[in-house]
Amino acid sequence: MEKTGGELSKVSVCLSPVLFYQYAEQLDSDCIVVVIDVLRATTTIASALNNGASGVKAVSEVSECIEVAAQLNGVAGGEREGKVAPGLEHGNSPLEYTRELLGGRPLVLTTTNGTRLLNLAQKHSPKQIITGAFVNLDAVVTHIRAEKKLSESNRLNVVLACAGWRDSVCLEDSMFAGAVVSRLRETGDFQIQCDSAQTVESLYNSAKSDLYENLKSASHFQRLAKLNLFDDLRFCLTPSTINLVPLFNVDTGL
Ligand code: 3SL
Repeated sequence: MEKTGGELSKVSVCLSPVLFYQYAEQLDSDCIVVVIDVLRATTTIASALNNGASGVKAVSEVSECIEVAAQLNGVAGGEREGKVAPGLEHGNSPLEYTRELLGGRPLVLTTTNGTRLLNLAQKHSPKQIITGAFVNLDAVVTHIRAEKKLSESNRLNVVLACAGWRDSVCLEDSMFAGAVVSRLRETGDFQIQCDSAQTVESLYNSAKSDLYENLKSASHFQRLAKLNLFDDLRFCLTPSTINLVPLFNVDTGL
């Protein structure tokens, strides 16, 4: 017997923060939001946690970043226009946050798009906010499936929220959302909720054979390539090298 649509969990894709308000209505108690900024904020968050950071706090301004890092005895980092933000010593490279630098301390991070979307999602208080990027693709899919099993109704609605670049759609975030849509649909337990989910799944399927090569034309790839950040690009576009899921604590942000 086939499952009817009513029993399936739903997956939606929000392509830009400017559209997030449309998805906010779905953020009920059975909803999880995945914040996505493949280049590079959510890759950096996964990398810092994987290298022993005790947490990552996302803040909007550089001054706040310095202040909060001092309060928490943490490391302050962030970018503006892809470069180390003026006033900070560390940027937004996932390769920068080594075990030695972090020493088990929290990272306080400010970026142009990724941390902004994290804070926006938090204002709408979904059941759970996690972050996703290609580096933790497998872990994100496994986590969502486990959360679905745990939910009382055995149903979990998923909003894949792309940070984009200054409210514009970005290929790399869309493709990661497409990868998650594709993997969840394969399970037979999730159904697509909007045309954007259908679009990003096709996009991902057309590019998955070589993400690095197929994303070379993406505007943010080119922005980072101009800064010679090829090691970062390679790291960010290599799937499933990190087996953890950053979970946003709605009270502390850590
Ligand atoms: O905008 C962001 O949140 C950053 O990830 C952009 S950058 O890749 O660090 O330039």
